[in-house]
Parts: sequence; C-alpha cells; structure tokens
Amino acid sequence: MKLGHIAAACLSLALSAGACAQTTTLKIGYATSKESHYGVGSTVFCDEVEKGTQGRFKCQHFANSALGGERDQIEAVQLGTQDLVNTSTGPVGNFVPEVKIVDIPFLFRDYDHARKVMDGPIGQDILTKFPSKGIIALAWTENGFRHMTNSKRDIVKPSDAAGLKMRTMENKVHMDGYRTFGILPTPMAFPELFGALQQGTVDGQENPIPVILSSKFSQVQKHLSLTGHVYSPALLLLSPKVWNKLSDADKKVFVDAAKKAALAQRKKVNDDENNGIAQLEKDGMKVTRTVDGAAFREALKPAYAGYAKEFGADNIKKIADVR
Ligand code: EAX
Repeated sequence: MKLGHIAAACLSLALSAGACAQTTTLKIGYATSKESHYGVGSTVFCDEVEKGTQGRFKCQHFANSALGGERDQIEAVQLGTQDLVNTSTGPVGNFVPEVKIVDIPFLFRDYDHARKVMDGPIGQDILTKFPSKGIIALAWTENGFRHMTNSKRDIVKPSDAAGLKMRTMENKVHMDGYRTFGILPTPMAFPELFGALQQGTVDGQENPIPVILSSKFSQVQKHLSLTGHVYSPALLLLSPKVWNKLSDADKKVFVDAAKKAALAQRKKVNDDENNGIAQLEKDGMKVTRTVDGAAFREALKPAYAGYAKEFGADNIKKIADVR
C-alpha cells in the first residue's frame, strides 16, 4: 500500500532529518521572465512555502508564458492541470465578474491608493468571490500602472492616440475606455504580442514599465508615453485541487507566503518605475513625460457613464474615495 510505503520510508529514514516527508512539486506560471516582477514575487512565494512546509512543497517555474497566455493559464488552474498562476487581471473578469471594477481606467490616483484598496476591505472582499468559480485567490500581487508605446508618434493627448491600432488585453473594461481615446483596440494574448509589434500587425500596445522592460519592447517600439492610464492589478491564483488537500496550518503558510510575494513583487515594480525608464531611453525609446492626463480623463467620460451603469456609481466612488 502506498501509505504504508511512505510510513516505512519515514521509519527507515527517520534519522536523516526531514527525509520522511513526501515532496509535491507545484507548477507555477507567469507571462514574463524569472528576473521580472512576476518572477521575483513567485520566487518569494515558492521559497516561503518550501520553508514553511519543511520542504513538503516546492515549485517548478514556467516563466515567459511557457504555459500559454494568461487566460489559458487561469483555465488550467481551474481545471487543476496547472497549480499556480501569477497573472494580471486582464482576462480574470471573464471568470470572476466582481474583479472588473478594479480595471477601470484612471480609477486609482497612484500606487499607494491602489495598494491600499487591494489590501483593504474592498480588495479582500473581491478575493472571496473566487472559490465559487473554482479558483483560490491567495493575494493581490501587482503588474503596475500601464503606459502606451507605439511605432508611429509621441502621445501627449488622446488625439495623438486616435487612429492607432493598439493591442489590448482581452478585457472589455479596458477596450471600452480606450475607444474613447480614439484608439482601435485589438485584443490579443500576451505571447503573440512581440511578434505582432515586430511585424506591424498592430502599431502599439500598453503595459507597465516592468513588462516593457522584461519583454524588450524597446526592440520593436520607438515611442513610450507615460500615460499611466490604468492600474493593472495582479493575482496569485491557486488550484482548488491543491488547496482542498492542504491542512489548515499549510493553508496559512500558503496565504502568508502569498502576502510576502506581493510585497516583493510591488517592490520590484517600484524599482523598475524608478530605474527602468532611463534604461528604456538608453535602449533607444523616445519617452514622453508631459502627458495631458486631464484630457485623457475628459475623453473617458462617456465610458464612465457605462461603468457607472455596470458597476454602480457608488461602488466606483467608494474606491475613488479611499485615502
Ligand atoms: O501580466 O497581457 C498583458 O499585457 C499583461 O500585462 C502581461 O502579460 C503581464
């Protein structure tokens, strides 16, 4: 019998400390490199889990979208064929509709505001909506404020963005907003993006500095405008197939590890925001810092009417009012 074998192995190996435990290797996937913000956060999570479970759990990393686009990976986590994904909210609203509200453009003033909401009652309440959809949300991690890049021109105001074919995430909240800027949104999974930019299938894209850096978009995009038009939250998601087998003590280890991962990931986002823009300039990008944020917010008004209808003006205000 299997259990007997383990017990026997434990007895015979009991003298070599820790050797009697069985190790489960968890597959964790994310879009960018192991050195990127997602990789940094995921590594902290895995190290903490390994430590906290005395080596009973460890991870195998699948960086650089090796397990597919974010939608594919979330589906796999739901099915249990992948254990963990550290993903942006891009496609998540299609699984858990309550997430969509935090994808509204210009909803968050800055990083402090966004992190406070995610870690506060509003963000934590959204995490409780995942289990009924067959997903465990361990913590909000972070992707960062998104900025526009393109191959055609500097973007200062919406009329500069108008007419540009831009890859977006598979996210209706974003697409509805970006249309008011005059952009032609083209939804596409992230792994296809570099090639699409290289071949000119799209003129541009929008992503946080850590993604633009780690995915080397400076090789295929000339113009970077610091539009910061939307905050891109991220999540560490776990398969219920793993979660349901954990003891209460191990569950706590996983959740605490995810919180530490979020801190490390956010710190890497900060570092990239602070140092990455100069690096991208060095790499040949032309950076526009003087973006007319007021003009973008003004353009967005018709989309906000739609958001208010879908999510409730009072719910949006509750988030905006967090100080
Ligand atoms: O999560 O799809 C995207 O643009 C995401 O920002 C990226 O994959 C990192």
